[in-house]
Amino acid sequence: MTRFELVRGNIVEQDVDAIVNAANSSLLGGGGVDGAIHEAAGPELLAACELLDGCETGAAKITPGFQLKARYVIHAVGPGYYSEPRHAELLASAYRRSLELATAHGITSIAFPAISTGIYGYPLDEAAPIAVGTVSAYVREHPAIELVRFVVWSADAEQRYQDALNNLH
Ligand code: AR6
Repeated sequence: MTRFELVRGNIVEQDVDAIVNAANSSLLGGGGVDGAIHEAAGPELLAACELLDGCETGAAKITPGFQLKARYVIHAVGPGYYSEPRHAELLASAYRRSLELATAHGITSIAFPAISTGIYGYPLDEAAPIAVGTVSAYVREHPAIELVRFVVWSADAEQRYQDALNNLH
């Protein structure tokens, strides 16, 4: 059975097979999680992203992790909460498509940030149950994924995720 962990911390420091980036559709970098990951991974990450031809909202693409502890970065593009009327569907899709890439690459441990809840404005109380529910449904069907770690930045986010995890049982 897949193990779930919830930690407050920095996504770039996670020692897992893959960390997920909260990217935008250009895949060419930005602020928040994206900026931190590019800074820690080094310039080769941007060079690798430049070859990917962008990524649609709700989808994901994969690169090596370069100087990160994680072997891979999965670049997921979440929706803007206010700019995208189908935000709930697209947020779930970003998590699912990330996990599909993980499965395809034999990844058994993966760390997610709270996609879309920063610059993209998605309220944490709505995003946390979508993140936890979508991931939980996926790993029930794909038990080869041994560890999913949700990495959050704030105490408030931690509480929202804890509530969502408690509601799973
Ligand atoms: N580790 C873990 N969580 C973090 C970190 C970190 N180092 N830094 C921020 N957070 P955001 P988005 C939290 O804005 O909303 C970029 O410019 C943060 O508190 O990184 O999907 C991209 O290029 C928040 O809860 O991602 C896109 O243009 C969550 O991570 C756009 O921002 C996500 O915040 C994507 O916006």
